[in-house]
Amino acid sequence: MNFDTICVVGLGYIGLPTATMFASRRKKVIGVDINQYAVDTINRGEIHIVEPELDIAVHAAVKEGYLMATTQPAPADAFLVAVPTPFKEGEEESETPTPDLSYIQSAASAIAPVLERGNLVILESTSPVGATEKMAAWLAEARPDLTFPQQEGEAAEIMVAHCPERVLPGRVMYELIENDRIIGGMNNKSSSAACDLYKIFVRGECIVSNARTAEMAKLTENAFRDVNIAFANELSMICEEADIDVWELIRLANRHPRVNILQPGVGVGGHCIAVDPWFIVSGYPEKARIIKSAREVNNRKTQWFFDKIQKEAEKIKSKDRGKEVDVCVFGLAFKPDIDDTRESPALRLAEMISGLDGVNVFAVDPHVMTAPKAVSLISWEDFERMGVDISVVAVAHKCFVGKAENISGRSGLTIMGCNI
Ligand code: SAJ
Repeated sequence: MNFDTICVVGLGYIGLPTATMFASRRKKVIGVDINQYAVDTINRGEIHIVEPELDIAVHAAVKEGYLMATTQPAPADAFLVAVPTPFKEGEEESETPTPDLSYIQSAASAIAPVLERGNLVILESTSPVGATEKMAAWLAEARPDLTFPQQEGEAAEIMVAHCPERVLPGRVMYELIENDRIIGGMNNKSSSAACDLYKIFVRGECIVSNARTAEMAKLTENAFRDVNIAFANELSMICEEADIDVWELIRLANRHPRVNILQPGVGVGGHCIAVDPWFIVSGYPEKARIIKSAREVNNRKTQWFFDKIQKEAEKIKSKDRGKEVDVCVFGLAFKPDIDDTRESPALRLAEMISGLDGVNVFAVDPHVMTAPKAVSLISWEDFERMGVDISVVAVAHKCFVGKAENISGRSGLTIMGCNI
């Protein structure tokens, strides 16, 4: 199938790079976002998010006239929905948060009026099982004059598929092209059209499945990682009690040819791994025991680590009454070598420490330019000059690796949240 015009709904961390990829292959791309600021920024050839190499690509795509942003969908050959699927409002802290599909529903309402016979609609957003069928049902409800796969099977006039994104923040422009892609059509025609669409820029393999399996595959990948990180985090808490160096332990165990333990840290952050497993748990609460427990362990790890710091700060204060305790957190990003602090456990930790009485919090993170008011960002040189009572190593940025001794040399006490 040929695609001349592609409409991408949602110009965030996935939608904008994807839209830009199509535009860079000389396809006419209409990028849609409800955020007027994002639309205006993109139309100036600039970006409103941080991702290496994206700025240059967007600038070129807009300048050459292949990418245009707007707030309303327009007729196209294919529609890609890449909108957020957060938790339902107010459920973020609940025991089993459930996914909010209202952004997908709004996208479907916006696309429906401009849908034409022969169009392909792809849901890229990370979604609970059954979301693609729901999207197709919303479209069908709005356009009773058209036929959809749930009604007419292979004979349907509109094609619908789920093709989850699987790219790693910080490597999006590379992984979009090189990663394999799961193609989950609601019928064979949809899968085959979606393969043709992605092959415009994807060099990885396009592997055909169905919509429900594709939805579950994406959730499974992130739940697998979450469970494995939880194993490492649980080990780290056991090792503390058993007086064993967890990093040495993991190094040793990983010498076994069939063991590959991940790294414990100060918690799990970002907008994927800490969220997606809940989409499985909320759908199958009785069955998803390990997945739920892993989420709880990873969430608990930040609090456990904070309790440790609080105890040490109290000890210093009780020894030297009236003394203000200086704490320096190394790393604020949600993982090494990126500047993204969304859902960052390191940032959360720094904020929690700053809430302690008589404690001043500093942070060294050359990737991060802004911090909450209560956390003073300082340079490595500032830290070396001033020294602190407690250093907390929260993120294993490459620039910290091999510097553990320099950090402890200028600190009363060093608490390692990760291995550097
Ligand atoms: N982390 C650890 N220990 C480890 C590895 C990671 O504590 O050994 C922590 C990180 O510090 C971070 C969190 O886990 O706080 C998540 O980081 P990550 O690198 O595992 O994943 P993300 O969130 O950047 O991207 C993931 C990727 N999924 C998998 O690797 C299975 C990516 O491919 C997905 O596209 C992305 O989620 C997404 O959009 O869903």
